[in-house]
Amino acid sequence: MHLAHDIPTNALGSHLAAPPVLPLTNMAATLRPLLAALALLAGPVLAHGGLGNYTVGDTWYRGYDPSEPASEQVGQPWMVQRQWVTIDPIFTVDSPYLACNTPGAPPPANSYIPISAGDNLTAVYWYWLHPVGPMTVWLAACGDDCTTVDVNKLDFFKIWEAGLLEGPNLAEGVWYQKEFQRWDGSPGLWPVRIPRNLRAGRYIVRHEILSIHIEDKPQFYPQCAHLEVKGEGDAVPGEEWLRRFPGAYEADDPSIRINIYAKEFDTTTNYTIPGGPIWDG
Ligand SMILES: [Cu+2]
Repeated sequence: MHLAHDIPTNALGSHLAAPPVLPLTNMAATLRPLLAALALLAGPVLAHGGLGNYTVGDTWYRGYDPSEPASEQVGQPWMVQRQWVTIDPIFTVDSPYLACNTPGAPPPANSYIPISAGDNLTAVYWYWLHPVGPMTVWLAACGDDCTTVDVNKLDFFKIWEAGLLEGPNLAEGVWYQKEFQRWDGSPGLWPVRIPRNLRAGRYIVRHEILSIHIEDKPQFYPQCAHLEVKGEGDAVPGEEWLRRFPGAYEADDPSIRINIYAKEFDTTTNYTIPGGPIWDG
């Protein structure tokens, strides 16, 4: 049961709590009864923290749901997402689960989301609750079969990112992470275009939310699915774009280990998203 995790209740301990000094806390407080009511009505399917489905055009592809029994999901032919058994974040940049969450086990062999280069893949999140930090999307070529790869040895390249959208500063500004979520019961939608000249093939797509609302305690929420990309293009990124997980991030990166509430950031409106440059084909 993850209800205690869903709803921001206090500032200490829980990785999801917001500091008490923020306007956010008031918002969370007023939403709390609503969220609790929704959670009671619909059960743990509403648990915070996840990329539950993917869409391409009008077609939905179901992902893993850690609040449902694994036995009903693992090995199912419709499953396109790598398994994540907990909504809890990953706290360290050197975790092997930074690549594709815990345990990141692959879906069955033929479960790929078909998509054309240049088309949008939309990640569908249920009840995202954290407001602060960057969001990135990565691809990695698998070769013939994404189910047999070691995700820690794949070369990922970043195709999309968004961070702070507007000021007045890091703590009170509007981040994409806050803007994309919904408080009315509908899912948060995160559409990203697959680079139009990308070489056709099988890829792992990796969505990552990094939440930095707790001082010096970053929370990584990565999730991976399998893509079958069609297209006429033949572009692939060069070495300078390739990163591995773990490996892409440094623990002391000032964008990762950060206290956004520090005085020094009072008027800061620029934030460098970690992980290097975007490759767009
Ligand atoms: Cu959380």
